[in-house]
Amino acid sequence: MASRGSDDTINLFLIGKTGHGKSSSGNSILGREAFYVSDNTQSDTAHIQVGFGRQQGRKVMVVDGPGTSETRMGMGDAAMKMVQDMEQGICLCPQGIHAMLLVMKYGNRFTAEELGTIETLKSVFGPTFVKDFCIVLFTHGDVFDTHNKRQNPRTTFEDWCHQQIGKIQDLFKECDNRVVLFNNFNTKAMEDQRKILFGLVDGLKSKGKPYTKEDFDKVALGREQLIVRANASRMRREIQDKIDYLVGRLNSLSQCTVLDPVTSGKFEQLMKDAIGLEEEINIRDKGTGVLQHLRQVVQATQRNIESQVKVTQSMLREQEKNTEMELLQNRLKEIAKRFE
Ligand SMILES: Nc1nc2c(ncn2[C@@H]2O[C@H](COP(=O)(O)OP(=O)(O)O)[C@@H](O)[C@H]2O)c(=O)[nH]1
Ligand SMILES: [Mg+2]
Repeated sequence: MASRGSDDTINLFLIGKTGHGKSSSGNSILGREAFYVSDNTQSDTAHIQVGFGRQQGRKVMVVDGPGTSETRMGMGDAAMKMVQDMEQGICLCPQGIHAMLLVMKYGNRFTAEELGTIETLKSVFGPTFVKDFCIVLFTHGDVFDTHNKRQNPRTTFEDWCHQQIGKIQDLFKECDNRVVLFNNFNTKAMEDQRKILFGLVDGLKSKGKPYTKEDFDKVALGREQLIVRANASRMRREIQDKIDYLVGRLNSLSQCTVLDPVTSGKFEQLMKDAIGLEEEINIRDKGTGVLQHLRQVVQATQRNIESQVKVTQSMLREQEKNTEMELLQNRLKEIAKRFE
């Protein structure tokens, strides 16, 4: 059982798209260069890192989490890797995480991709993670200041937040307006920025009950489903190949005109395999429905096998009847000959 967070510790988990300023913000929070800052927006620190510091009389721990990119996370193996990285990040903080900092670059448009990322993160951490643990941290506060110098009258960051509409405003509302602006280059502003951030962390209803590995484990199904969806096209191809193989076997068995024990055994095996494939689909689908159509195809194949067995059986009965008739006629002919 994880211990409850005591008031003098603050454990934070940084999440966000590579290049938006996660590591820089981590350094600003800790007041030292704990994390590598990259000029190249394409590359990211390969490992999840953890940094410690003491600020404003608090023990601060920061996990520099994996870069989130919706296009990358939507791809099979990458989705699996991202989930593993997130788990590693959670495990690095056994006392639990007080707040997840969703790092976004001020000035970047909040697009469908960003929205998709938040939905993905809900699958990873649980549906209430934004509401209960999220703080939106905008970097590039210097860019905000430059934009703002041109405004008349000048708007504060709070005004700017209120002026936002659409999906980003929905996000602000969902996280109860826990939004903070960081200028990672302004050392003079650091103390105030931290103060605002720590105030938001202290204001979290979940304070005293941080997000732990136990919470993470409770939403394992969401992550499994995320991985299934990311692998859907590959899985569909694999299942389709298996269906094609079943149908091929059924077609060649349909050519048989007699249902001898060998053929009958082959039909039985085919049916078993078709039932097995349906079970495999049920397991691999994990309730997502991405294999629903293929499940229906397999069920239709099972019905085809069944009706083919019936056709062959009735053909066999017909054959037996004909042979009996032939035998009878031959006997009658023999008897008739005797009386000639
Ligand atoms: N102008 C400006 N640049 C920033 C700020 N924060 C980060 N950067 C720059 O953004 C780039 C990516 O930062 P980094 O912390 O490595 O991002 P990460 O990939 O999310 O960890 C680097 O070139 C940083 O110097 C900021 O507040 N203002
Ligand atoms: Mg980084």
